Amino acid sequence: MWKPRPFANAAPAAPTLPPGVRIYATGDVHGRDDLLEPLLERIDEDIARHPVERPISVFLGDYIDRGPKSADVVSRLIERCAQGRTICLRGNHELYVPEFLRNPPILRSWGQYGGLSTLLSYGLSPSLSPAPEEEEELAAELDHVLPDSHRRFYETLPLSFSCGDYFFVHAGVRPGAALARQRDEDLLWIRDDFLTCEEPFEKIVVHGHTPVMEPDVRRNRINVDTGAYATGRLTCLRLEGRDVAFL
Ligand SMILES: [Mn+2]
Repeated sequence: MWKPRPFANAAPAAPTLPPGVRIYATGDVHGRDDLLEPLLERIDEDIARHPVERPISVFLGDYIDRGPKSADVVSRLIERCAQGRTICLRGNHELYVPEFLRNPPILRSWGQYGGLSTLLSYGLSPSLSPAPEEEEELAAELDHVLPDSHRRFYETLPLSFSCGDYFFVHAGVRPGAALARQRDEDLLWIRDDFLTCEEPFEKIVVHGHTPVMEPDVRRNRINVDTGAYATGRLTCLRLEGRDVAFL
């Protein structure tokens, strides 16, 4: 439970991680496997050059849609998670795959958010504006080709991760609500109410979801979504002790 600091006029202590922990937090990948692969290499090189007891890689969601290689991104992240010390959080885009399998007509909205490129990445051939009958066929095809490991991945992604003075989440948090009492919908979708809030949260919120040209480091939050699918820049924040840096 967060408590106000005892001396109101003392300078607030810089946020910190527990000793021996280093966190690499990566923003929205959106199908850019061409950027993810070299980034994972850079993380591993950094760990090799500067060994630390507990290096943790955190991915902030939105692995699929828009960019061309969504299926490859998910395979690569599943492999990385199997090696340990990697946490993949859920983004709002990861909701679409299981939802589409249950309810094919959502392709009409998913398609507007880059979903057709995800279907293409799984080897399907959607037309530009699929009719209802084609939506059903595409969902059946996806259900057939989707590897079990991918299905599990989409269905079991956690919404947040907390370590030391930091809270990692896809979109952000609802100001005024305790971190432990946030609604899933806010963690996955919130924008303005969170982004315009200048009050401290219980922890520094590290998030993606809303693209910015440069990583945005503020007193209460750090945005690492640099719109990789469009800009070619996939950002990774490196946190250790009180240090805040970028790979
Ligand atoms: Mn998002």
